[in-house]
Amino acid sequence: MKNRTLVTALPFHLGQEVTIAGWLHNLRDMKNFGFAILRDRTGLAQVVLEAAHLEQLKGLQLETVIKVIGVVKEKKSKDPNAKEVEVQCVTLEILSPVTDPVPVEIAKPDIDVQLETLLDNRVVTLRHPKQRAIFRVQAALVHGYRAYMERQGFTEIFFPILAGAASEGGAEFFKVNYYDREATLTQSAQLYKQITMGVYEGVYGLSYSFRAEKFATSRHLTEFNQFEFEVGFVDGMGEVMDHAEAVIREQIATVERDCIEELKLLNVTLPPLGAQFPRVTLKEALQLYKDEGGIDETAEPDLSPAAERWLSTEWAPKAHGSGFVFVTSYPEAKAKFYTKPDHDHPGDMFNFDLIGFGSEIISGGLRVNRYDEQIQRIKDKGLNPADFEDYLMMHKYGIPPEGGFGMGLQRLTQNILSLSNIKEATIFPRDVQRLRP
Ligand code: AMO
Repeated sequence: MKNRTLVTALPFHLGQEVTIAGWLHNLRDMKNFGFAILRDRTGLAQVVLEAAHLEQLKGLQLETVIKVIGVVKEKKSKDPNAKEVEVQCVTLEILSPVTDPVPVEIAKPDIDVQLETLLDNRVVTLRHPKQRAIFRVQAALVHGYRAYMERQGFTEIFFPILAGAASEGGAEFFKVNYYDREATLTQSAQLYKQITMGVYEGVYGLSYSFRAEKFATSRHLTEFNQFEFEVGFVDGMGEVMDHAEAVIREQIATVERDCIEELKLLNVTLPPLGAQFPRVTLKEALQLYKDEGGIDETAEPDLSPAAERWLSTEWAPKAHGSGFVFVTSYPEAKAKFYTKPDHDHPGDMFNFDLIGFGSEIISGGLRVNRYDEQIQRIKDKGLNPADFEDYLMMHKYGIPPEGGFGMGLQRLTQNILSLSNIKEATIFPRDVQRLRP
């Protein structure tokens, strides 16, 4: 729209005539005059209406799309330091009339409904300033990730979603009828990122991952995005973890820089980073949970959700000033077929998780780069090397020592904003029950 002024720019136009456009967020009819709250993509503005404008709005509901030509005035406020502005309406135009009342009230500071109602009515509830803010923060996390990777000289790759074989093993994949064959929806870009890394040495991408999860939890989706990353010629796993830490720091710095208003609105304090994210082995983590957390899970082959929470929201902030903690050396049983075994410590693997302020947000490690060893690992996992012909071709014709990681976009958003359910951090979530909107 030509000559449109956005709401956040109104204070720079004091005394001038402007054109603003947006949604009728709220309306107070005082008979001879009224106050409309107009919402655009930058914020909310009060518009003072005359009786004739109120007449134009008769029979119309909130969310009607309007255009206002009016004069920017200083708003009278009880607080003399507030320095807010409002628009005195001269002309009101209805761009899109709404005649049905909105199903969920979104003109309040908070949407006061259950999560399922919020999601059933996503088309409308997404318009609430706090809902909008969540996905502005999410976009900033993506910008920070991309900026970091580009500075390293790594190459962005767009990975396929339809695939022949499951990349992460297990039964958690969706089958698709692909002409007269069976295909799967990718569980991750694992195999592809490794193959492209063999050319570009450092690759990244924001891919789609699908997991046929059996249960609905507050941390799992059936469709999510992964920040994929892979790098070659590494000296060891520490180098991969260094990248994971540096990229998270940049992502959070980007949110702090670009989302000041959003963070204020959501009233969140981002997790502390500390000087360095602590790095502990799984055994050490379980011992800490026993000795300092008082719960003995030392016989377990993994961290429970409660242990992850304790480690990243209690132990690491207290001991290291950080809400992030790397946990390394998960046992063979939990490792994927592509994970490199630590031959100096039989049974241990070169793998790690980054637990970020509540739960795991990253999984990564070093990969098997030798052909014979990879064939053996695939067999050891009970898989058939013939199903991995294309993948193994990269080992056969040489890949360097390498590693990488995958970071869940929605998990990261959930944890840094302290949202209780991952679906709040997912714009259009899909879970065991939900496939709409
Ligand atoms: P993994 O399966 O651990 O590793 O996934 C990596 C990250 O993706 C996120 N994630 C999920 N988010 C929402 N819903 C789910 N169901 C879900 N499952 C996983 C988590 C997790 O840390 N190929 C490896 C990564 C690698 O080694 O590079 C992989 O897919 O944040």
